[in-house]
Amino acid sequence: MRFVIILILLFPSFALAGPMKVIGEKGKPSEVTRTITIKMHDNYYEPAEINVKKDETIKFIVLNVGELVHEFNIATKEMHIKHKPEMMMLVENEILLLDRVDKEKMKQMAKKNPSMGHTHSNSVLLSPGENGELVWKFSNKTKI
Ligand SMILES: [Cu+2]
Repeated sequence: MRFVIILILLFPSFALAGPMKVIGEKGKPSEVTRTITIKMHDNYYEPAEINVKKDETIKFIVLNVGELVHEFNIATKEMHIKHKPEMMMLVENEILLLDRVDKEKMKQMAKKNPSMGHTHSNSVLLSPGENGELVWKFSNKTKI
């Protein structure tokens, strides 16, 4: 079974799509059994592949080492499709710029429209040089 870890950016996006609907849930830091560092470059990420065990809780330390804004996302293809309009909305409102995220503006907009805050437990949106963390409990054995 495969599902997706997507690096979404403004233009390129990589998706290893799969039929999985349920991919897991936000994990508890106390249950982390493995830590994986992900380096996001502008057109690829390292490691390229990760094998996940059933019920494994992984802490991802995500580094944006590229020159552009990148988002690390654990999602099914369906979730990815649903998420696209939210990303577009950020672009349209000039919050999501090619090389940075205007966090101040994002906060302001989120007061009016919470979905603009872009706080999802399954994703980390990073400006170049920024780091983030995400703890995820996978419900199935998979390769991402
Ligand atoms: Cu996003």
